[in-house]
Amino acid sequence: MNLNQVKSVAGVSRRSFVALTAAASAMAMKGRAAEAAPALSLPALPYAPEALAPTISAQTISFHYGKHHQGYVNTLNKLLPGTPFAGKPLEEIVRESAGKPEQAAIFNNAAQIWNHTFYWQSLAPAGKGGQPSQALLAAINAAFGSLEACKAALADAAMKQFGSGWAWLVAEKGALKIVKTPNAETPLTQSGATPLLTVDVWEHAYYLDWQNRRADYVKAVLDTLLNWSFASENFAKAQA
Ligand code: MN3
Repeated sequence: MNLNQVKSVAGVSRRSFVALTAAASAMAMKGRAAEAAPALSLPALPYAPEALAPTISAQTISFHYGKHHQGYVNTLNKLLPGTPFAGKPLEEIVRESAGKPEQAAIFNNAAQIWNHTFYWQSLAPAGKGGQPSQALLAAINAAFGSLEACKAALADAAMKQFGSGWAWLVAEKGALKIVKTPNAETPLTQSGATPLLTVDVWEHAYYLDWQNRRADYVKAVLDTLLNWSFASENFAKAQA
């Protein structure tokens, strides 16, 4: 496993300390345990646990990141050994296990690792998320009419997702659209689609802070926590 693969496993463009540590241990293991692929690790949270409060409290982060996200990593590490997916980059595992009922457990855990890493990056502390780039804003205006209308469409998808799932802003062939996915499903598996931002609408994402008020959680996230700098980077990559 080289450093690029480790970065893909983390599903993030920034070189997290965790990913570098995994790369170092992978190199150290080389030779003495050639058969054993290094375990996947939980990517570092890109801000302090209390940084998203009061919309998302440190207590929610402690469960959502510390228990749920970590749990998907732990479970996948138990499922992978002995399968054709062992040692592959996370995105490849997600794409290759998608739509295969016999690989549902691997897909669900791998996709949830990827989706959550993407969700944490889709958020930023209030006032730190920047603005859409000129190119992204032009695409938003073309698709929705305005940034406010884009957020309203994202909120609508978040509310209409029945049960657990995700609402996404996605670029496809240069145009933008809103997508909602149930459970662990992710636009990553849809050919030609590049996710730009996501909002987790599983109850574990908001119940401690908002109880049943999903609409209030979604509104607060969209109004204060979206990381438009991250979305702009993703949009630029989708155009490249
Ligand atoms: Mn979640």
